[in-house]
Amino acid sequence: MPPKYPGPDERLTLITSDAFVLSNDFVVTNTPTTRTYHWRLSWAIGAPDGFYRKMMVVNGLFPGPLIEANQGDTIIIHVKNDLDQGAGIHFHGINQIGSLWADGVPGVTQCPIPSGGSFTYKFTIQEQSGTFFWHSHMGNTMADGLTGPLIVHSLRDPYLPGKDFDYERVMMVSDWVHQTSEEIIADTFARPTNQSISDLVPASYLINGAGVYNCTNAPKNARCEKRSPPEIHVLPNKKYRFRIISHSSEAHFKISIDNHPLQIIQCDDTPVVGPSGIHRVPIANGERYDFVIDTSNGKDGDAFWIRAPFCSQNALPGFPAPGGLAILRYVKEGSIPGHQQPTTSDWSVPPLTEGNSCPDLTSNDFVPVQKIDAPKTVQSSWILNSVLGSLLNAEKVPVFAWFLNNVTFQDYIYNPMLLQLRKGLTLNDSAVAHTVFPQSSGADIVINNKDATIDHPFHLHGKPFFIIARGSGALTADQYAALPSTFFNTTNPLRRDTLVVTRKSYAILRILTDEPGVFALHCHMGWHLAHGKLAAVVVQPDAIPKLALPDEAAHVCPIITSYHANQSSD
Ligand SMILES: [Cu+2]
Repeated sequence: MPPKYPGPDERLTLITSDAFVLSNDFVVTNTPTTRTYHWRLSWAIGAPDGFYRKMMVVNGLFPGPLIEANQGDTIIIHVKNDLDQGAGIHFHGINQIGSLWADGVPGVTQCPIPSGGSFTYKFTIQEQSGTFFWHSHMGNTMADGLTGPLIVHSLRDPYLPGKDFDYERVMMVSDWVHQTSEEIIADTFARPTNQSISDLVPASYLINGAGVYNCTNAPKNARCEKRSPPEIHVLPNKKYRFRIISHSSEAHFKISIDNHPLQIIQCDDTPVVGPSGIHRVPIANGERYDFVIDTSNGKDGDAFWIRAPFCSQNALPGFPAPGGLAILRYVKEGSIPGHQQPTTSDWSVPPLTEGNSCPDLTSNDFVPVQKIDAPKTVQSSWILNSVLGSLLNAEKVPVFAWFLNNVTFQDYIYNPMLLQLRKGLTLNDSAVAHTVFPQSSGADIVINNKDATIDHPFHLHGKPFFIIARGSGALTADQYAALPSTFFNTTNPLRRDTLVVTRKSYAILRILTDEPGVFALHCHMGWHLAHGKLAAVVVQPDAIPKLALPDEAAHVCPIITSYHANQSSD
């Protein structure tokens, strides 16, 4: 399908966002409140990197509106879907305890909000604080622009303003493409496995929704303007907490700021103590890192490169170098920011990890501040084998597909798993790789990434997991069962909700199955997810029919006689 670029006469929507400077006027308190938002999803024309394309936006903004709250607050989001297709909004990393219906995953917890329809998400942020984000969970429409930050403060955060830092900034990083996600997904499904999937090669990279595209590469019929790198302005001689969020679809990044060592204080939503003087932090799709920098390395007017090179070992050929760039500019109160580009040099020290691969930092690097041991024993376990393979498309041509335990997820788009399980049904083995953890206990998920050349960031919905072991190769059920208990690191291991499982390696995630529900476990590389890399963890199925389900959530599914084309037969 040839891409449809906007013509010069099409109406432009102003795309701007001030979501990234967190105000010190925000009151961090233990007193819960209710915060209500009204969001309108629509198509717009935007040029985040100078290249004009069709985008999906919330209230005309890209990235979308900031949700900023305190632990204990109740969030109400009235969504009006003015797109020409269904939608669902997921609040990445939020537990949704007592409100699983609001997890926002079409096919898993809800039917899509229909075009022209409305839906209200309502949830209370329980026992959590930290850096999160929200994004569309329909296909990979996140890559069309439906994403924004979600920041939760708490007086129980060990790192507090005034004590550990003076100001806070949000920094979202991503790759960026010029076709719509629908065009790319359709094209890659149509592309035989003997051809490269060049559509997935990004055109540019965005930092806080802005980037630089080389317009000389633009097709003749496209509209393109040269842009300058995005800027983050800071006062000299202060401490800044940066909250880094990756909403990337394909590229993994390694973030650094020239002349500014990073003190990492949080991985996803887990506050940590770590080594000081870190030069680069790897961040994969769906992950978050918080770090503190000290702005006493220069004076008013000085500028430094913020670098976000992609991890070449996970990149397809043709990824544009050098990756994302932004400018950290020191601007004294009352002075006018300059425009000169930095002349600073990249760190000469070797990267945090050798080569240009980007394995995650783990418990060896960072220790959670709040000590929580993983369960010492488990009642259940599940082996999840992850590998790239191929399927026959409608024309009987083999096309790439992602397999989890030999299953490519067939989207239950109008028959979400939560509603199936509420009726006491079981999930179809051939439609979705899944496991059932029947009672409240400890449980292990062993993820074997059997791909030889691709690292995958796996994200578990619901509660964070404990990372209790990682290693090279893969584990069979028998090999796992034979491991002695001393093999597992259960003493205050790192907890997070997204973890890169590198090529030809495994990770063992230990969870506590004390909340009933159905939780998506999927690769957070948007193109992989859109092509079936999603599994489900069913916890305490007997209790699922008793989970809360407001009328509106129960009735968002249309009364239909024939399901979506991808729908399985049950
Ligand atoms: Cu993946």
